[in-house]
Amino acid sequence: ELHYPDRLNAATALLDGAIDRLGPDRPCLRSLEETWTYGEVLARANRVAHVLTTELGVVPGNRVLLRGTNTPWLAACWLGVLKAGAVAVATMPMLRRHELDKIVDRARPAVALCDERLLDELPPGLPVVAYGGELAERCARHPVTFADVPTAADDVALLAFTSGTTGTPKATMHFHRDLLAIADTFSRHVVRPTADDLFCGTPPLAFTFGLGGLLVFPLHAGASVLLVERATPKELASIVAGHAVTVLFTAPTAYRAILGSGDGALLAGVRRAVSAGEALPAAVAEQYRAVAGRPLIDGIGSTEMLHVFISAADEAARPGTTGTVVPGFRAAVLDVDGTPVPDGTPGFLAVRGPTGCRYLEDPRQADYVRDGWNFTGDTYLREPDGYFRFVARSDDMIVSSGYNIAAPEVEEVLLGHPDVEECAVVGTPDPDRGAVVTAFVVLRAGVTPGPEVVHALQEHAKAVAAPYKYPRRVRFIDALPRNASGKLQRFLLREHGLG
Ligand code: 3SK
Repeated sequence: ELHYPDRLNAATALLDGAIDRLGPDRPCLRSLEETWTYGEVLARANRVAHVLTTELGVVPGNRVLLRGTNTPWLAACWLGVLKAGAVAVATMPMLRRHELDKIVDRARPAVALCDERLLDELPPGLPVVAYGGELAERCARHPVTFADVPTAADDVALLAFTSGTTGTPKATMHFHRDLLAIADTFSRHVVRPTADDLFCGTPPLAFTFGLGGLLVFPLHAGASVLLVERATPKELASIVAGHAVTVLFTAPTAYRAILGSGDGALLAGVRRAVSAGEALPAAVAEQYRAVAGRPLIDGIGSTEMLHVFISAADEAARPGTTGTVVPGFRAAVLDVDGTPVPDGTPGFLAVRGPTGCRYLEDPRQADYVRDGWNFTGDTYLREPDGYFRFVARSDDMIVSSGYNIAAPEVEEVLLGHPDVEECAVVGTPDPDRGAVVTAFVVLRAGVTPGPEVVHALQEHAKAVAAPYKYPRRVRFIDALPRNASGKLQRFLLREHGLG
């Protein structure tokens, strides 16, 4: 079992802790343009904490919304928020007003720190300081030291948002100790970084897969991280080779694309490559091993659990399975009554450990956590030697290229278009993306179906919601299939979508 002091501030432990052990001069946060040492990151994070507390009136427990691509400034702001005893609410940079409104409604942030290039979509009325220009100027007025707020180990450090099957975002609360727990479990036992590692990858810091892999784990090890704002798989592979990256975090689709385009050899210098966010096809794991000469580390995590709880390190990796339970966690495959099913039988994956689901004021808490077990929404089977094999998502979320997309949310967006009478959205299989968002649309009388309408609906969706949610496939039908009680029969649409 993991034990932490009663008073624990995760930013102090990660950043000041690394400096206590290794000194201030080692590289910490890098971008393609610059490198900040641990000492420089500390100075910026401390100054951000001063700006928050003395200029913006932030007090411990207040929430601070963060909006930006993966940059050293975003990371320094996140650390500054925690040092001030506030709660970081990092948001995906591609979100638009429509989605940010819902997050602001739930999280009620006191203030936002936002990349100056992304101010447009922020809801009016929320006090904002733009970083890049204004925040740096404000920081310059403050000392480089700050007395970090001595938070309790189980004070909330961050809210992470996840879209439920209903499309209503759920906020998960995670404590300061949870941030150390993910480093002391998955990172310590599977990633096993050293201070000489250089981390890199694509998941946004607003996605807890990225927060762990591209901030918490490198700092916990005293290592450095190269933060890239956006990169195609091809660009990522050349960045990895060009900067001698040793630990890589990205989604299975990116590994597949890199291997498919013949760039796999560019990953030869990577000691640990981690794949999560969606199921890793066995063929990709096998091909990676053949090309890169090392196993690809698969893992399953969730926003609710903060990070990965089933995985396998190096030679223990077995293509086609996710791995075994990460030390510190327990996992079981249960039936609908919560009784373990025999090995080899699919059932509901349930997990418990040092982290766990705490939704912010949400009745869905009782569905996710039952008898102390977190039900992840995945169907899995356990092999007799303890390896866990993914079967399917148990709910209606569409997982496309690593993005979790709630079908009802896309439906809501499409229904906002004047040509749409009714619609239903499902995921249909796709060799590159795992699944694609497929919309079945009943058009209003008088509208003629055709490529122009498809284009108009897609552009509408991209303008209203984050572009990755738009329906790549649009099918026109006369009526949605419904059962006698009027309930939509999604399985019929999925079958239809295959044809
Ligand atoms: O949602 C996921 O798939 C995930 C995977 C790894 C770590 C964290 C998360 C949220």
